[in-house]
Amino acid sequence: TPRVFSGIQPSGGLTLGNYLGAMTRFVDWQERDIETIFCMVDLHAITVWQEPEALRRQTRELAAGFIASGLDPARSILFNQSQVPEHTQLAWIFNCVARMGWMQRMTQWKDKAGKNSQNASLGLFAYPALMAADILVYHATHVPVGEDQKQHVELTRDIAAKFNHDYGVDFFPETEPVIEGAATRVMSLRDGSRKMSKSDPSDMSRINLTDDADTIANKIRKARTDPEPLPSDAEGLAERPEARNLVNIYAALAGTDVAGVLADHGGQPFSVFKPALAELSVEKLAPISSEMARLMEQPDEIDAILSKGAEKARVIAAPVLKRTYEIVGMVGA
Ligand code: AQP
Repeated sequence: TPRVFSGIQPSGGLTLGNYLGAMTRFVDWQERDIETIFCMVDLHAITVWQEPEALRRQTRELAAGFIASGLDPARSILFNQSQVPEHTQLAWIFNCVARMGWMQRMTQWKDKAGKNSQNASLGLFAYPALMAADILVYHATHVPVGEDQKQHVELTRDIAAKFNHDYGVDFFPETEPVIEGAATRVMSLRDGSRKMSKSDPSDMSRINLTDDADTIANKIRKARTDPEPLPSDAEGLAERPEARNLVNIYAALAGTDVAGVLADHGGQPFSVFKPALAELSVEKLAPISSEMARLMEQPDEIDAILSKGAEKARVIAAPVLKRTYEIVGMVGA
């Protein structure tokens, strides 16, 4: 039976990239009446420094963002990673299954560790083993993610396969990354070659779900573009990453595709298209941001939802960990 798992780091505010690449997809899965489990991965977030107070607020804000976007705690399991200790327990086993060389090849590691990798945390290096544990402790079969996480889900499959092979079992399933939608890779508004990211130092590079209407309009107006008007077909966007990004965002928000957007807006200069995009963005995001603000006034309710979610998650995770310990040869499992 299919089971969906995915997570988002509370490492900053939610961006339009997280929303279009991940959260709208999560809601689609929930609406298909498939078992869905979504996690605020706070243990992943601390692989780079987080101020404790900020981490607490960001975790609650992420939970509020999930709920405001349409995830329903009665139909999906919503919880915080550190409240389900089986994730880290299984991650240790996977640290012993995964190879250093596999981790060294991860592009996220290379990007985030940068040139000074000796100074990166050990946790940042081991990140993909914890992510494999997040997924496999639920025997999840499908993982909806943005394009940037594909490599980590593939590594999850490698870890599962090596575990099954080394111990001669058929225990962990093969997990599918599911990368769908018009905006699987939303790019920075300042640089069409970099993805929109919550940890980009420039706030102008991204749209945050908490931005107000004026801020959104201003960021879109200032977004980097070339001087040409929009082309009439998708091919005309091939060498124009910034223009393509804005068209992709429009398509995803409007629930259409690039051809559909260009049929209506092809030939328009950015002085016409950008205000249309700003208006659509505000129309779609304003209800979410006001619902998030409302939920954030009741942090105790958010905490209660997360605790209840963690209890439900442990009902699934605990037996998987126990069986893993038995397979590995731990006495008392
Ligand atoms: N720009 C993006 N376009 C499409 N999808 C995206 N995702 C992130 N950025 C984009 C998807 O959002 C989910 C959660 O991501 P994450 O927070 O766990 O980690 P990340 O991919 O590292 O996201 P950020 O925003 O760039 O965070 P930082 O800056 O802290 O590293 C994933 O499914 C991801 O694909």
